[in-house]
Amino acid sequence: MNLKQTSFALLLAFSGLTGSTLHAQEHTIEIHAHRFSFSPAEITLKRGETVKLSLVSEDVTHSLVVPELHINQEIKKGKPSEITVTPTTDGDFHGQCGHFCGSGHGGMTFVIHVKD
Ligand SMILES: [Cu+2]
Repeated sequence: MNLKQTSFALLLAFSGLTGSTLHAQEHTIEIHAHRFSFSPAEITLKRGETVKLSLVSEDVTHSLVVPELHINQEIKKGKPSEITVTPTTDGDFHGQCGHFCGSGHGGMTFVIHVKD
């Protein structure tokens, strides 16, 4: 390779690197769980797009369960949990806290809207 070809190859390698770095920086949504709700209590995701959910408990152990999206993640106080989701179907997917956390536990609901 002459100098020109070398710089071109380096440029290609660099673009490839930049591309993968961008890809690794998924969109992150932080969701707080506390007695007795999630905040936010609903989010909207784009079909086919991978997002990271960062789950934070503000008081006791909770969990986020969204059966249709195969989400079942415990959320411990002081220890944020991260999960990634790539929804493939449009719709409204209902979830809830799956770890008994007190009198209002049954009302700790969550909705994930998925659209194109
Ligand atoms: Cu709970």
